[in-house]
Amino acid sequence: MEKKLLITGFEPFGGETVNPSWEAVQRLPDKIGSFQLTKLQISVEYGKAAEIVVKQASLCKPDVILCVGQAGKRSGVTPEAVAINLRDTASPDNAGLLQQNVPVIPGGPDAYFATVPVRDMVKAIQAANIPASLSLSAGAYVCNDVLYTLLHRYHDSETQVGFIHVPYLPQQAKEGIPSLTLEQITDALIAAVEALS
Ligand code: PCA
Repeated sequence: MEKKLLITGFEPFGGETVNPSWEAVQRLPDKIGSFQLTKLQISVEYGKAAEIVVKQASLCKPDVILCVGQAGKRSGVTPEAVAINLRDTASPDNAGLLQQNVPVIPGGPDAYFATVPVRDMVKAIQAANIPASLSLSAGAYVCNDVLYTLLHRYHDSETQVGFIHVPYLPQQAKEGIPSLTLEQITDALIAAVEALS
């Protein structure tokens, strides 16, 4: 049976001119395993990023929503296990909003676990010979904001929600900072999606 996947990548942020998440997502085939893909670029803005995803999801009614973001300085591809109800970073978002010690959703639960099979995704990426590990923190910036908001929105529905952080591309990584090629990141996402089928 054919299923629908809504997969997102972010616009650049933090002075970068590319974001490997969107570079890879836009290169994915339109079909992976049993999934038909809808690809969407989202802004690095608290609240708004998740809103864009929810709006698109209400149109395409996906079985799974998988968001992808950049985690510079990580050396492997990291499916996220959990999202927390916290916005707390030293840098403002792309709209200039600085958030410190603020909940994503006032009164919401402290945390939600991702509802995609994160451990299977890690194994599938590793089996494709790409470094991967399970992450237990998506941070407290816009990526966590999106994951938390979507898990809150869809927690009692059939829609599964997940998030994958990916490292810098080689052109972004300063000396001594790890990176993966665009091909490796794209292949890792394909392997992760195959693990959802
Ligand atoms: N990474 C940031 C936000 C956008 C992105 O690609 C994060 O990890 O929160």
